[in-house]
Amino acid sequence: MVTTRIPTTPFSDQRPGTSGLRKKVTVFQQPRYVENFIQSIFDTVENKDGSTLVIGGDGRFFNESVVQTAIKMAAANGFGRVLVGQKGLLSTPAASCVIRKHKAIGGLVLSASHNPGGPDGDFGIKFNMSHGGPAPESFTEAVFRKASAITEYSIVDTPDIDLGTIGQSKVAAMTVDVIDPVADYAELMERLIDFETIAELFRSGFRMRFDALSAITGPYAKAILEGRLGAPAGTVVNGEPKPDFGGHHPDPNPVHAHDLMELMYGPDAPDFGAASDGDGDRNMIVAKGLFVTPSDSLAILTSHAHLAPGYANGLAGVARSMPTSRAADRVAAKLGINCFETPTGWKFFANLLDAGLITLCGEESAGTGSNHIREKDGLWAVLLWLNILAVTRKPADQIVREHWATFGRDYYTRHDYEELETAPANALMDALRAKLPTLPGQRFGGLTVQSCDDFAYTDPVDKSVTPKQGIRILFAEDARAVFRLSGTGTSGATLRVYLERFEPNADRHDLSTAEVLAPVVQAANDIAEIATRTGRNEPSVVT
Ligand code: VG1
Ligand code: CO
Repeated sequence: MVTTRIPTTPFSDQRPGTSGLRKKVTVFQQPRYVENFIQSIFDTVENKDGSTLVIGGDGRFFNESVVQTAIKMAAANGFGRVLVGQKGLLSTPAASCVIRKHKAIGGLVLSASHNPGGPDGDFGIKFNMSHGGPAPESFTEAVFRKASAITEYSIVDTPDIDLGTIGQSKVAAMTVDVIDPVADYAELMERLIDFETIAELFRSGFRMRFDALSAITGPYAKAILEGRLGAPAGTVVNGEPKPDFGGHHPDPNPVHAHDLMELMYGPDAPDFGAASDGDGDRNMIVAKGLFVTPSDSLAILTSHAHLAPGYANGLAGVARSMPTSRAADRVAAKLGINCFETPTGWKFFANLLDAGLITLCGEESAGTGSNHIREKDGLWAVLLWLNILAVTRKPADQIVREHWATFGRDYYTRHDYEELETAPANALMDALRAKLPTLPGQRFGGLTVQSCDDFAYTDPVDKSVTPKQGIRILFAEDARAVFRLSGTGTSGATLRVYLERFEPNADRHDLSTAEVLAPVVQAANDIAEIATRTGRNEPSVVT
């Protein structure tokens, strides 16, 4: 086998965003585009000679082709061993688990996560470090600099590797291990979660639906829920990963997981409903007739985690992304532990987890996780919920209502304005920033601005500073609006507006979210001049 060095020229757009490089499939399909980016990653990885690299993706269109390229390039770049999921598959949490367990130097995770798939959909490439978590910005910026000046890449000239069969082979001097994508992950779950008590719950007639949205979590959920925990066959629906996710938009929220919502709010609702996203790191939790907001879910898991074996000794601390509601803060205060506020994106949790400052963390975008890996973990969150339901034997909606009764309710919604033109979206954020000094004391939609800022984060561990992470406006009426532009979209700009209001009074815990938040929506729209600056009177998606 011959290693060839192929001359290339840079692409100017290979800067990773919130979670890796995400572009339309057609962009990734340009000759040398994938190779340039992977070479730039490999050139940034230190001490790679002879080391182990994990490779896998969520099975979306183009996955297998990029896996083949990545293996051949890894062999040409001096890696000693590659662990790759069978058929090129690994969920994002499973990739993180495999990297840690097998002491790999890192991993290439191929996914555009919650973005749609198929030939006209999105693709993505992300690098995870030896701790199993997404590379920090210092690394991704170095990759971008290399990609912007690349002149050649290295690849071994060899036929495609058989990814269908579990086993070992060689590509040049490098060993390739095709592994069962589920085994290591399932074994880890079994150590953290009380499988026996959950199995008893299912034996007692408890029923759930898990909607995998034709994405990667299907095989994991089937193996664990139906295989090990004895949930009836058919508990997992849309359980076969498909290159185009069967047309599903694999974002587990009430809008895109509408079938599950309809079932859970209908007369034949099972006891519990859940869904996960394209690459398996997000989760959606639905009780009978009650959608659980991810912010509430993080708070509830924080207060109940000790019921699971993996967290029986309590929690070191908890963290949430800045736009996530403050529900977790209230629980942390009661438990007497720290609650950290980080920028959006899982990469910011890694240092806190590594330093042992936190045990659980989460984001409003349906991401929840713990120190067991360094990614958010959709199925883990569902299993932890099941563990809590199995131990308490309370219905999920009762757990949520009791939580509100104890801590108060944080009404929460997110408005997304998708595919805006980039210039006006940036102008909206710039204008908002410029206005900040004048806002305190002003009234909008019946609310008074108490304080506001452009969120900057100082990492408590390495002291690195990340500025401009979203504009937050706090109202005197215990309400908040947060504005930021998405870093995962692939066409134009997406404005995210996060809206919340705290309600301590138990008589007011069963109101409609839209009604409670209407004044906050009004105030946010007025302050940011959303309609005039974007030309949109309605958000594209409300979750
Ligand atoms: C979104 C979410 C963020 C999440 C990121 C990756 O980012 O808001 O909370 O970490 O997606 O999730 P943005 O920049 O578009 O708001 V995943 O499941 O797509 O890897
Ligand atoms: Co995801």
